[in-house]
Amino acid sequence: MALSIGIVGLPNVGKSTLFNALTRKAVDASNYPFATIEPNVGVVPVPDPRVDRLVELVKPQRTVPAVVEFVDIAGLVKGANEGEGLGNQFLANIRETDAIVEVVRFFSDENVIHVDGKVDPLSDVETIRTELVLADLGTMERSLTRLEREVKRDKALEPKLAIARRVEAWMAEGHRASTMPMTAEERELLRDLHLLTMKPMLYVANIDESAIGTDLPEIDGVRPIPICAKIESEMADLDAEELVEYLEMEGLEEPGLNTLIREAYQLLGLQSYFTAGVQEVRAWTVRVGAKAPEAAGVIHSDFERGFIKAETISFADYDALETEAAAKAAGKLRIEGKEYVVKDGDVMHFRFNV
Ligand SMILES: Nc1nc2c(ncn2[C@@H]2O[C@H](COP(=O)(O)OP(=O)(O)OP(=O)(O)O)[C@@H](O)[C@H]2O)c(=O)[nH]1
Ligand SMILES: [Mg+2]
Repeated sequence: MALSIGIVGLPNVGKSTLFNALTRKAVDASNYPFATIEPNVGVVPVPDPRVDRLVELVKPQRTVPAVVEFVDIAGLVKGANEGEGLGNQFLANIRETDAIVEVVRFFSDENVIHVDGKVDPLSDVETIRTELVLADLGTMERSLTRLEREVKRDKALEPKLAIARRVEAWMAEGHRASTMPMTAEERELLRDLHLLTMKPMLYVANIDESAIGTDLPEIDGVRPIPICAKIESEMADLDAEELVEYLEMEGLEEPGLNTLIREAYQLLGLQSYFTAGVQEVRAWTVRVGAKAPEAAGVIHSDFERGFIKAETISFADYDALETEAAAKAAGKLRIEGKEYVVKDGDVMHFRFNV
């Protein structure tokens, strides 16, 4: 299943500009049976030079990158939870995403109207937080009614009801659900309520071209990812050679979109491992800390169920030795078992039996 990210923010802050820049690199969606693509949903490859290197070495018939799904929704405004603007009805579209990216307007352009009349990033963040919390309180009210009814028949639901009540009180004070102190088990109990403010969040500061390289104020104690959506959308149309030139001219190391996707991976505790065969070189997404059978299960549940062993070469060794045979001869092809903790960049071949 692809990692999915919902994009939120006030109207006119550059969400769709960013989304369009991201999805202009969209992969052929037909490769991904899970992706029912609607106009506001885009599946984007995770930029990874290691995949390019493996392709160079293995020359496979096809290449499948890891992907992230982005969902663009209409801007939220103050009072969205009471039906103001269009935003609220679209929140349902991002209830089941894994994370939320909030685009915050830092750019000053008098031709682009700001809904509150002035560019004020911190106040905008406050507005969005309030709206997301209020939307969650609405969800919570319905969930509590249901839980209170169900708990009468099923006492096992008591802990869930208790934590739900606690988080409701917490949100009623204006806090995001995720900031409430709770145990991992309690967190798990809340999972199927799909609270928006429970999701990990990243902030993108949509900055002026002239602000590239300047310091930005922290938001919620973290530094926002600076992106100039306007420039990103220009970069999205360039070929590889033009892109190198353009980045140099702008004094950028890589497109901001790459940084965004990478940081989302990190935030969510995800990493990539690879399979490399002549038919296909492919990147797979797995939790940091996952053991070999869980990684195998990302490919197919049979691989996990019938897991025997994983022939593993680290990317660095593959890169240096250039072929699986050479890696094997050098003793760099390891046979790993059920307890092996997969590392970022492992090139793996699973043996299984079902
Ligand atoms: N100057 C400047 N203008 C931008 C930038 N990013 C977006 N814009 C402009 O801002 C306007 C709104 O951009 P959108 O991407 O449509 O904004 P949005 O957040 O999707 O807005 P809603 O869908 O209405 O919520 C457009 O005219 C964009 O061209 C930027 O980085 N700099
Ligand atoms: Mg938009």
